[in-house]
Amino acid sequence: MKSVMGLLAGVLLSQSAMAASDISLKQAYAPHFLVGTALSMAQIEGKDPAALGVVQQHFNALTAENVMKWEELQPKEGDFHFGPADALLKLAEQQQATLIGHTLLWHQQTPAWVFTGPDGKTASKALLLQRLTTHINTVVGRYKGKVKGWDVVNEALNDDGSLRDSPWRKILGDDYIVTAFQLAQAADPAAELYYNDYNLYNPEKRQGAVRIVQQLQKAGVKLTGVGMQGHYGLDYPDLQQVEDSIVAFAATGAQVMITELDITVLPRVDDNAIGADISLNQKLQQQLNPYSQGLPAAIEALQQQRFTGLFRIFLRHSDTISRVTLWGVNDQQSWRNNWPMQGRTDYALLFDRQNQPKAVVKALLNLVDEVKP
Ligand code: 9MR
Repeated sequence: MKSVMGLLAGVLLSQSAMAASDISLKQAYAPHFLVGTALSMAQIEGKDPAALGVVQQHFNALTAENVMKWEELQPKEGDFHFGPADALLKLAEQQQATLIGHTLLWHQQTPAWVFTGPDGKTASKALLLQRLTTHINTVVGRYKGKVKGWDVVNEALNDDGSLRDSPWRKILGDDYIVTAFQLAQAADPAAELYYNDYNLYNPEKRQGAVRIVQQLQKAGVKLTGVGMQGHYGLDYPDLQQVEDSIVAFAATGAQVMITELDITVLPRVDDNAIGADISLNQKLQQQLNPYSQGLPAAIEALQQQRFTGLFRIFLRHSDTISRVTLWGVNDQQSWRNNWPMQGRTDYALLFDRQNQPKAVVKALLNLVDEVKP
């Protein structure tokens, strides 16, 4: 009897050991939404094989953290570089993961030539339109049927919900967003098309995004969903506001995807440093870099609470939410180590610097069981 009990205990033990290593986020969340991540150039090039192992096990949607941005794809006019983006596509195919395109039109990481005319002055409207058309036709055309959906326009809004006065808007006028979506739709009619931005929990900015959705709908142009980036911290945003935005976007008929989720654990540098305005870039101050020797358990627990609080909301709205993408695989890779201050040690993601799951991964796996109907 004793030995049978022992055997049973052994089986149970090995089952739970199996559960810890074999259960994966992508499998657990499959009935609800895709769970994605963003890959850096180094990861795409295979320089971090352990990270690719994590991707294989846990994620079923891949976004290029950088390699599909304009400056990477077309650094000089007419000179397209598809190597790294093609390598990501290959990886996605090998891993049977959904490929997401990020991003066709942005005011950042767009080379200066795009906005410059032959006389060295600001490009004319006709010239910029022609360049946008060529870029979207070439890029979306190349990945037609392979990229499931595109972040067509990225970060077009100010935090107060008004349109950002980017060169795109200055040169093309307020309906440049409609134009970009029209071009993307024509280049791949089957692709999903998203408007993507940060701080969309903020009620004013939320309204701005709703206006963009309505502008597209009025123009009869396809918009599949709104991408809420999700660059959050331990004390912001108010989770109710996140949920209110999901509900507001759903009410327009748009889907929602959480496109760039991470949670910084570091102290705030200043009040503007919420969101992802990458023009903010301060020099390292050690007093604002408290965890360079390791993350205290109490802080990690707070972060876990934030992640689970958010995923609870995402699960509640899984009829609206089609994907939740983390902005990176592991803490080492995260852009948050360098924004808004360079060279800090942050712990913003689900896997640590050795690509090991943090306790939050188990908590997120358990959460799915908790909410099972
Ligand atoms: O994570 C990206 C980082 O590696 C780049 O240096 C940075 C430069 O623009 O872009 C980061 O990704 C941004 C994304 O493309 C759009 N939303 C904000 C993200 C964080 O800055």
